[in-house]
Amino acid sequence: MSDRPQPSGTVTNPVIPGFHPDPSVCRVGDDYYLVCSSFEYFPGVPVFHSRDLVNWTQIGNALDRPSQLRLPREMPSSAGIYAPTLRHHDGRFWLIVTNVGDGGNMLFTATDPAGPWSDPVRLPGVPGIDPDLAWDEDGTCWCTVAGISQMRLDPTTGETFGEPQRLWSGTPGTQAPEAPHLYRIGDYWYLLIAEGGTERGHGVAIARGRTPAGPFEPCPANPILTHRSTPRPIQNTGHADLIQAPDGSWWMVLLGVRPRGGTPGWHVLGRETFLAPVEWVDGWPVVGELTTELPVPAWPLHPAAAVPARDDFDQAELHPQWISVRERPEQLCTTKERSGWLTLRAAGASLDEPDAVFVGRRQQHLSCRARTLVDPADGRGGLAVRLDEEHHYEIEAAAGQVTVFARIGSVRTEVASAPVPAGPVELGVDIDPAPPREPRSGPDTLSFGIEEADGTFTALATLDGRYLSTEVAGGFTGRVIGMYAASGTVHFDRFDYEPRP
Ligand code: 6LW
Repeated sequence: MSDRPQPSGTVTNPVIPGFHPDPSVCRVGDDYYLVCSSFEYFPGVPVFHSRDLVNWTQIGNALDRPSQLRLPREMPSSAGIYAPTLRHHDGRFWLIVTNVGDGGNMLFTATDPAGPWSDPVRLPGVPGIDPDLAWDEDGTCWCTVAGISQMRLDPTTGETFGEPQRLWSGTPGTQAPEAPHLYRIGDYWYLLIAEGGTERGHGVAIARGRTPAGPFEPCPANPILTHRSTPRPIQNTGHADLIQAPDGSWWMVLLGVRPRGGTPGWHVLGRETFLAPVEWVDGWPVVGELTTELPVPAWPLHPAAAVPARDDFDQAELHPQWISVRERPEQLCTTKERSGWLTLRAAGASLDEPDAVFVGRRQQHLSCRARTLVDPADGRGGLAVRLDEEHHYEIEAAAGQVTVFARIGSVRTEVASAPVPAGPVELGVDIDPAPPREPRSGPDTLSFGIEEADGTFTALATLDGRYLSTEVAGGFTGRVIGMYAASGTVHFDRFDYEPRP
């Protein structure tokens, strides 16, 4: 399919594992930048940098202050920040995104994608979700949204001109035309969309026209990418963005999931960011094989900045990987109260509540372990694996007792408990593939327990991971593993996260 020189070896896909859906990418010189949706989590819109499209380093979160991002407690989980588009134009970075439930579509700019980003320019005239930005040769800015509709936009004021014009509704008979991206490539304007819905029927389609407003002719080979009805290990493939590398080659970032277990298959890491090669044939993109082992691209690789397995909370500011539910006020979450510790102060809300005091990081490996040293002091708190308020497992320390809880839908239960000496205690979770029990095996098991000073791990309870999967819980996010305070003040000395073989 290509005369591209092919070095040997492969790189793993997803290139950004864990809950990193709806990727949008742009390039400035040799530097790539990518953003993802983030829903009810604060800070929102993680920003990544890469020099090779394969290795990505999180350099910040675009929406990191309440004046940019309000996620009120009455907003349901998986609402909030939906799909963003990131573009570079006129010497600035432009981020357009939807806050579903507070403000709708809005536009942010930055000179440095690591931040700070501006306060929002609100876009009352831009309806729906999945907004895209594209500029034509005379500087007119075109905003295209799910549906697929389009309007002209002044991106500095947010003013729109005229009513949204319907452009295309995707492949006839296919639902949910969304995630539009508009590109000027060669003699054509190309309109790339997702269709089929972000579940197993997801796919990518494209059309082209002579002007940014069309009319557009669909690609005869649509969908140009889908894994629907295939046994492939990557499913739900869609929501793509095209990017050209400095060597002229073309690539696509997109979302996909990795279901495991028996039927129907459960994915627990949310929708992850994958990379696929693209070739152009007769003026249409042809997407190469999307696999979990991607052939090494024909340029030098630049390893991402490693995120240490252990966070000692020695820094004044938390690493950008750490996210909280809807907000993270300083008075409830600080590393300044006890040096070298993260202090969480409960707001009277448990993990069952939308304003739980929780600080977590995305689970990024199908098998992994996490540990944290907790001093419950006068309160209750511990280590949790969260999908949403109604789907989470946790191990909690309080006054000489450690208890494992499970919340599945409307059922909350105490699973196991054990006495421990007063004072700090190391809590942990080991996440491993479930034993095969076809056709009813789950995706994995989660063993919660106590790590002794000599390194032995005593599991108090082992729980079925299917109940912390999207197929059970629904929604658009993936597991987040972290620390929480359910009452009083709880201190955390360190947090370890590492993949297991
Ligand atoms: C997003 C839409 C979608 O706005 O799911 O993957 C929505 N497709 O394009 C939330 O991620």
